[in-house]
Amino acid sequence: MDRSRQVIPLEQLGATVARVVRETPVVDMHTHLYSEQFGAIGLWGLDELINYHYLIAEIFRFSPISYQEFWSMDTPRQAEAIWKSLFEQNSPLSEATRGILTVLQQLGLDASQPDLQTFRDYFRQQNRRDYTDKVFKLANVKSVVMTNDPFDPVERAVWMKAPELDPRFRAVLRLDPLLLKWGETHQELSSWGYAVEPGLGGQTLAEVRRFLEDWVKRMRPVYMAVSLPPDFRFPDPSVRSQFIAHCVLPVCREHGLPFSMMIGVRKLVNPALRLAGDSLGPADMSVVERLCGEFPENRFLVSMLARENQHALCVAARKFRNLMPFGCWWFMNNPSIIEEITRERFELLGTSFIPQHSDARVLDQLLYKWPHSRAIISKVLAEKYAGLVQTGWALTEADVRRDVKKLFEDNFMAWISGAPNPLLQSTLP
Ligand code: FIX
Ligand code: ZN
Repeated sequence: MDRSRQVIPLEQLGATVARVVRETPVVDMHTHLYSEQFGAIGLWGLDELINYHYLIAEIFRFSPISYQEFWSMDTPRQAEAIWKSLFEQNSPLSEATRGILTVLQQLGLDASQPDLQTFRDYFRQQNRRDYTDKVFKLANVKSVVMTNDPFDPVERAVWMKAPELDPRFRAVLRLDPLLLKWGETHQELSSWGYAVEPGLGGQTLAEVRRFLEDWVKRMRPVYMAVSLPPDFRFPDPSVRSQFIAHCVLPVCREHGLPFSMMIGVRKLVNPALRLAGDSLGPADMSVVERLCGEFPENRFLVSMLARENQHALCVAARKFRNLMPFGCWWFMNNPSIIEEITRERFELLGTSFIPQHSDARVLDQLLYKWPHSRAIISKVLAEKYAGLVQTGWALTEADVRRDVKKLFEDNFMAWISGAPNPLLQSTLP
């Protein structure tokens, strides 16, 4: 009898679930990675790894170095300063520092003899294409979704040349400048030939829709996305509300694109930390419920940045089938909180959610973000299956493979499929 059809004994559950979770390729549905066609803005390698903004926030807790002195150094010197403070003078106990060591271990480098030069020599011997293949294979990542900003001049220049992208890197149309900084970006749209006005006069709404249409054609994104502050409200008198209701959501509907809202970020509470200077705040989940209810033909991907919002996000998803919770975002992406969030998601949503995304900014981070998350997802899933088996339920490995593939790929792929109701679609024969 095919092993996958055999009922899993309780005592083998943990090992079986861990193996299936390890073996199931993942579609990483939110990252800041770029395919090699984007050149230097696609970060990889040891010095970029150590300069991850999570570690920059941490060095200032251990080192007396001034912000000005740190930012005056080049990337290798910054990496050496971080390495000295967080790895040589202190135990790398944080999730971000431990992650660096997991990456080295996954690559077969000896963390028991930590030497930056030795490690740098290894990375110097890599070329980006082969190394990308190696990282995807080791991390068991099938594809990644980028974060693409048409207002970024470097990125825009690449898109305007209609690049042929590595198919493992899918695009997302990121809308933060349009929705959060209209006071500045309306001038850029005008300079690009869109007849927009600082307010909403004239043809502004139609022209913003045309801008979105143009970039959907150019990027072929799998969804549109924005990050939003804790005090995000809808509707409200802002231009943002008008653009969401009359531009973003209609164009998403026409092209079968989900709209991703990552809610709860308070930008630059400490500007001296630059990218590391953002913080969080609890948001009002009723805003998400109102959008899902008022726009039932739109599909929403939502991730919340505050721990206080995680349970309410699950409840909102129980109320609205067009809401897909995803990931343990940013300050949530730590073992203790991933475990808590994943457990309540299974308890409230079964497998109808997307448990994780890496948010990787440096390619090599896939080698720690996914192993760290897979270990926790395995632990919680095995616990939930144990509760099932103890009722007498006959669970097979085929069941586990089906469920884990939903979590790691099928829920997302169904959501971006453009099908009228993807979850219904996925249950059709
Ligand atoms: O808005 C976002 O996509 C955030 O994930 C980033 O801005 C943030 O810096 C990050 O990388 C968190 O992990
Ligand atoms: Zn992100």
